[in-house]
Amino acid sequence: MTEHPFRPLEFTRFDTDAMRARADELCEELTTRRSVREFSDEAVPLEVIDRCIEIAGTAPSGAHQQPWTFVVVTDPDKKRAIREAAEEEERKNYAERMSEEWLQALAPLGTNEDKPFLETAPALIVVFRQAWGERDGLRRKNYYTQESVGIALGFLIAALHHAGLATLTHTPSPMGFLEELLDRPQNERAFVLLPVGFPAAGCVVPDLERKPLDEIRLWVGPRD
Ligand code: IYR
Repeated sequence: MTEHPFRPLEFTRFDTDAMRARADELCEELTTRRSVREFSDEAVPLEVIDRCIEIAGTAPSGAHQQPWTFVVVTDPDKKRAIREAAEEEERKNYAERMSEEWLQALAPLGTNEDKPFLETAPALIVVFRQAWGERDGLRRKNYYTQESVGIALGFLIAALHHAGLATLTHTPSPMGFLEELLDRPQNERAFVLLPVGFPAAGCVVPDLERKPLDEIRLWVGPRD
């Protein structure tokens, strides 16, 4: 017996046609995902959110430390407090802290310092990164936490979309207020805030295009 046992991998093989079909289907599905900034206040099934967080928790992580905490906020008072604190920071960002170049880059998205969705959306998922953890009663560094939590976030966004929920990858800046308002321990840093719900009736999104495959993929080596 070793101290760190291994076990046989369970891995599902598909034939090539099935592989193509599965990849096509997921591509089509994820292509329809859009960041939503206008939410309905309609309630969402919270068990679906839980399931999506479970999916996020299947992400790979540095040294398998799983350095993430997902805080789901449905309490109206807490949502209001988060909105107020976020808008206070964003007012300063838009008025003074963001460069002209940055504001211009954001212009096509139509963002501004007003964040009504933080109150309207029925749930907010605040994702925290655990910069360090406690193991054997000692403070231990966690490795590659940005990468790990980023990957988990990608899983979460895809899972929410797959389940039929709309979301926005929102990064109010700075985000320290989320650590305070949600009473997080010292090792946790707010990473991103996702309002989750259904799009408001008549919701519009920017008319953006994604880069085609040929612009984002280079091939090194034979392709046959
Ligand atoms: N955090 C601000 C500004 C902002 C910055 C980027 I980069 C975006 O892609 C979108 C917004 C805000 O939330 O408005």
